[in-house]
Amino acid sequence: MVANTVLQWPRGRLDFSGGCLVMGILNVTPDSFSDGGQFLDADKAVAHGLEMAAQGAALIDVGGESTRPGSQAVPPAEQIRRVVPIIGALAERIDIPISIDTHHVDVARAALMAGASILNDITALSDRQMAELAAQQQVPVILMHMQGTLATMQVEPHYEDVVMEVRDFLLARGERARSFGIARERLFLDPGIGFGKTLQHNLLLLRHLDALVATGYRVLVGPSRKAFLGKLTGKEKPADRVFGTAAAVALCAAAGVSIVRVHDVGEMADVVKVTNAILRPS
Ligand code: PMM
Repeated sequence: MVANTVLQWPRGRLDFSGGCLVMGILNVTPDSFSDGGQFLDADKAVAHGLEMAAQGAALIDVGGESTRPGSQAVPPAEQIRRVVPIIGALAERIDIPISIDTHHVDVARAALMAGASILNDITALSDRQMAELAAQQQVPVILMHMQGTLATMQVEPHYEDVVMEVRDFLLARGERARSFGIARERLFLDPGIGFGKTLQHNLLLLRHLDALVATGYRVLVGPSRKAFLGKLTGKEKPADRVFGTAAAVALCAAAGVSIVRVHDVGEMADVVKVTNAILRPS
C-alpha cells in the first residue's frame, strides 16, 4: 500500500503521511459551472492561486477548458494561451505542485514546460501521446473515469454495477499507464463524480470508496459544489453548496482518499484537518 507515504518525483513532493490533502481548483475559463469567468483575468487567477496556497492547498489544479456537460471544446492553442502565463507566474511564487487539467497533449506539454508537474486527465490517458509524455517527464497522473464523452455523458448514464465498472475501468487504465513505464505510486484513480453519473451513481461511488482505496492505488475525488449536492440540498447556486461539499469531503478523508479536489480551500482544509486528526490520533 502506498497511500499513506510520501510521494516524491523529480519535480515535486507530496506528503500523505498525515492523511488526505486538499487540491485547490483554478479554472481559467469563461464557463466552468461553478467559478466560470471569475479567473479569466490573469492577475486575478494568480492572486487566487496564491490565496489557495496560503489557505492550505497542498497542490493547485489549473484548467483552461470547462468540462461541464455539453460545454464547447476549447482549442488547445487557446487553452495554452489561458493557462501557461498563470502556471508560470504561480510556479515562480509557490513551492507546492501545480497540476494541469487537460486531455490535450499539446496543452499538457506546454503546461509542464511552464512549471506544472502533474497531469490531471479526465480521459484517463486515452491518448497514448499523453501516456508517453507522462512517462518521459516522470510526472504523477490522475486517471479519471467518465462514461461517454463530455457532450454525451449526462444523457441517460447507465451501469449494471457502477462501483465495480468504474473500479475495473480505472484498474485497466492503471495497468495501461504502467505498461508505458509510469510507476504505480505516481498514479491516482478518480471515480469522476458527475461525469456520466446520475445522483444515485454518485452516491454509490461515494458510499463505496473503499472499493477504490482497496486497489492500493492512491485515490482522488472531486465532489466540490457539483450538481448532485444541489439535488440533495436544493441549493441551485454552486457557491451555496459549500456545506454539502464539506460532508462529502469529510467522508472522502475518512474513507482513505488521498486528495480531494475543491473550490473552497480554506473551509475544506479545516474539514480535512479535523477528519484526519480524528482518524489518526497522534
Ligand atoms: N471535475 C471537474 C474538472 N476536472 N478532474 C478530476 N480529476 N476530477 C474531477 O472530479 C474533475 C476534474 C469539473 O469540475 P470544475 O468545473 O469545478 O473544475
